Amino acid sequence: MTVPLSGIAADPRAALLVIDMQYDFMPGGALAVAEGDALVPLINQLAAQFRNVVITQDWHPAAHISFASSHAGRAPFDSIALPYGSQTLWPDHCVQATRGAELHGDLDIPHAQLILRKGCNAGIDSYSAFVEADRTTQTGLAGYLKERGIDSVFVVGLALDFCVAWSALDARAAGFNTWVIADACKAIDLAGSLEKAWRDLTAAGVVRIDSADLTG
Ligand code: VGL
Ligand code: ZN
Repeated sequence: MTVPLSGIAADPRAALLVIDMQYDFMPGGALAVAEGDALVPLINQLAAQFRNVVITQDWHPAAHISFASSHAGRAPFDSIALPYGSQTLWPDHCVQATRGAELHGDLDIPHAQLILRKGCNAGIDSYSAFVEADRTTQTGLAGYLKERGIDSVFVVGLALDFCVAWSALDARAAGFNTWVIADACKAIDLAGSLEKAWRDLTAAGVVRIDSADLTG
């Protein structure tokens, strides 16, 4: 099925969600995603087409529960069992108000209405922009979008197989029509996570497109 997408970006019911375009996820950063910085011009171009843009920032307190350094004897990329489920452990990253947590300086989206910070609870991770990893604590984003009459969400940014995928799955679960713009994302790809992400997204009804599909 072909969905007519030309013109949807300017529709007041559509929003672009720009996920975690922060220095710690860029080459040289604490949790670098290969070629993450190469997305900046494309995301700027896409954002210019959208009337509504929300930007997210991974925003952890020091000694966050998702940091390997918070668990004696554990290394980054290990998995541990937490009360809310399995948690991948990461290098310390996106600590509140540090350089690594800043948005990439070349991101040029002056009309973005909301910058949403997530992962702020010391004991709960949040890949998703909507619901934290305990699968209960809401960030408020679904309500924000719905109160503004938005019913369609396009997701771009970092990392495709973690924060982009979880955000898109939760957008869909909250009832939004949801697309992932594949060429405007890069993945970490840890132990098959990228393939699993696409499988889960497809099964949930999230539609994969490329940036050209918005203008074509
Ligand atoms: C992310 C791992 C840990 C992401 C955030 O933005 O995809 N991944 N924190
Ligand atoms: Zn994080």
